[in-house]
Amino acid sequence: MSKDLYNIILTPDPVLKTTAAPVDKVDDTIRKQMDRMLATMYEAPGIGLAANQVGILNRVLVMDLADREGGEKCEPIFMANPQLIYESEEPSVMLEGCLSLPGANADVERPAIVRVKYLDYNGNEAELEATGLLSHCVQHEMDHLDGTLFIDYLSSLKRNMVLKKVDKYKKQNNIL
Ligand code: GNR
Ligand code: NI
Repeated sequence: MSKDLYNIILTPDPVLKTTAAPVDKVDDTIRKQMDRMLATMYEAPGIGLAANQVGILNRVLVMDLADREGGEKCEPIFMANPQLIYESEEPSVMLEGCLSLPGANADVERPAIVRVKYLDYNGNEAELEATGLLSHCVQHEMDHLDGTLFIDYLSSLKRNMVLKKVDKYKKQNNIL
């Protein structure tokens, strides 16, 4: 039996441009959503997924940067109501992609190091300090919760190039 997965919503759906609302608490309904988002992310595959991308406008995200080549190692991170509590002056540039913009990627500049406060899977307050890819990923996912996509940081020339590639990808894969 296959897991029940969400459909990943692609640009230009307005849900990706909408700010998501905080959750009251992490209850079984939210945990079910987190589990299903994680399964959807693994299937994609991707290293992060925000609720907007599956059509839910609450502030929930999941990530896993562990090597999944063997399917054994997994290190999921679940966050509800994440808040940025520190960002470094020092920037970092990294190539980013997005499951909602398939077939394209671009260099994005962000603070190199961030600290995030959030509610974990059990509803407990937790903190994460992130550098490198994890830092880019958590900032990318938190942006989704505010209706922001990585293309919003690009020049209009580069943004249009990315959107053209996404269009081409959609046509080649018969996505309307
Ligand atoms: O799978 C993903 N890879 C990625 C690479 C660099 C920076 C951010 C990401 S997140 C992305 C999945 C996604 O679209 N999450 O919203
Ligand atoms: Ni994304």
